[in-house]
Amino acid sequence: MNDSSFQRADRVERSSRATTLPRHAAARAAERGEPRFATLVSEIAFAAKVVAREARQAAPTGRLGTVGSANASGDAQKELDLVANRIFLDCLEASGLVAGVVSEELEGVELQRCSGDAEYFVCLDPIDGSSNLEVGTSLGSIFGVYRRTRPGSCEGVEQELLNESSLVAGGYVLYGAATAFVYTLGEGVDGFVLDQGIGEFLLSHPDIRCPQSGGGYSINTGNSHLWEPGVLDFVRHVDTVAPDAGLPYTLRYSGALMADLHRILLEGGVYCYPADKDHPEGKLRLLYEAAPLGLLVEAAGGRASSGRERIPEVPRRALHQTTSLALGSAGYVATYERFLAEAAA
Ligand code: FDP
Repeated sequence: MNDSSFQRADRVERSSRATTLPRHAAARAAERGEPRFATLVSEIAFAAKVVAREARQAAPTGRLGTVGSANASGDAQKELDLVANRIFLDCLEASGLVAGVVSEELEGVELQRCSGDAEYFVCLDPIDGSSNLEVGTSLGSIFGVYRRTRPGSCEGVEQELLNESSLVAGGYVLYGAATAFVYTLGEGVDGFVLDQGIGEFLLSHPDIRCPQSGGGYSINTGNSHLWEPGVLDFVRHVDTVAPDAGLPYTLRYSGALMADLHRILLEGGVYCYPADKDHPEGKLRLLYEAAPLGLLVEAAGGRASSGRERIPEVPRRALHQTTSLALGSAGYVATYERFLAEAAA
């Protein structure tokens, strides 16, 4: 065998024996006693591939700008927000497993198979970081899967979702230099990268553990004059205490939560979006941003907090409810909580 045919054989073997996302999801779902979950993951992954293609084509086809409407939180909707929302809804419907969907781009719960045996609600942010759209930098998608308590009923689904359902899985897609897919079923976090040549997500980061030291911090310091008390003291502390004290040593803020959090999961650090004068309850949405990412970060050994309580303990009150948020290495998040508590004392 010459060099190039050897390399080809090696590449083929690595691809055909690789752990694909469908293979991984089937094994994980069986282990966790949620066998049908594998179908749902495969549909979400398929939606991600289509969104990745649309995001790549958005600039050349001029699909970047606002369309004149606003979502439930009052943000101006862009064409790709709506396209991505449609793609996810179609794929979730195709799974046959989803009773209803909450999306950043929809006002209420979009009912799918609520009268059948569909066992899940899915809450999603189809395009996270949409201010990056016009400049062609990183974007994300976030999803949380909640288990129903009253399958077969289309009555009172909003209350069922808010008061009764439990979050069983969370994940995200990062559309960056590569398209990455990271998910958890509550135990263990695994990351995949899309191989464009074969159109499949391949396992690249098995069993991600969020490092407990080093890394960086991500926060929009342009809002520092608006932050709730304690946050500025935390940032000064991080900026002035030597890195060998085990604190994050550098600032990285991309404008897309998924890009910042992906780095933190792999390298350590903390992402914070505190409450501020413009967002007294915080900016990030509980059901489809903070909660699923919190599940994932804690499954990777990190911590997810509002600054006062763990994210899983924040009571759910409304579909588009927001929360202040700190996510990342457990010790850094605990230090952040301490600064907020001291400021409140
Ligand atoms: P965006 O509103 O652009 O979708 O999800 C909210 C989010 O982006 C995060 O991805 C990002 O980290 C943050 O908001 C950016 O907000 P600021 O511009 O206020 O910093």
